[in-house]
Amino acid sequence: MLLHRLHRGRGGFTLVEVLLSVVILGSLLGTVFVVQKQGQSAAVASQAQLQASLKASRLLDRVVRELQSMGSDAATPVQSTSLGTDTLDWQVSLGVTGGAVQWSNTNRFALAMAPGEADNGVDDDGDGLVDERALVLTYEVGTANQRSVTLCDAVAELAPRETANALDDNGNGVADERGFNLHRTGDILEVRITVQGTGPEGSVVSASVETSFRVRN
Ligand SMILES: [Ca+2]
Ligand SMILES: [Ca+2]
Ligand SMILES: [Ca+2]
Repeated sequence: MLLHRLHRGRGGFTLVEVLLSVVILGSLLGTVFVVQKQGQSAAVASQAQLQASLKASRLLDRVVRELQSMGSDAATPVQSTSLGTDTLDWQVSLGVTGGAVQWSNTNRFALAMAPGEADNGVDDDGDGLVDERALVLTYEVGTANQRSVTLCDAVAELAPRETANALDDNGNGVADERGFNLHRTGDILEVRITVQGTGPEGSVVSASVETSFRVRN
């Protein structure tokens, strides 16, 4: 006992104390690691959400800009059913000559499968999104000047909380709407867009935007 007390008195530690310290230190380091990891995941998720929101907003702006001067009767389909549409042909009025409206060539919005993606419930192109669509804008359809541009290749297959069953599952007045949907009632055209992105550990984030405006011509 005397030897033991002398040993402790010189600043030594018992084996039990050393082991206890190692366990406590390990536990603390583990907690710090978990908190740090959660913080990193939250930051990545937040960044992915922001990117998807920016993409969706920019896409909505572009679609509205293109369609704002669309001829009211120079669009196919002229009126949408309760399903809306993800494909639209439209013309723009170029002015009136001899009492007749002169129309531009036909332009087209069409929702296609994203390049490398097939409609099969699988992520064929390995970008983390399943069955994602591409919104393609084609100018002067059927002419020698026809040209297409893909405005976004991460459009969701369906709007959030919507399933393909001919019902309006998410209660927004349109049935089975895809990640790009145009729905027209009279001269009011509603535009809905949902864009996806990948978050931490393979998660998928999505951002939805919508607006409506009166068709002018
Ligand atoms: Ca994919
Ligand atoms: Ca709906
Ligand atoms: Ca549905």
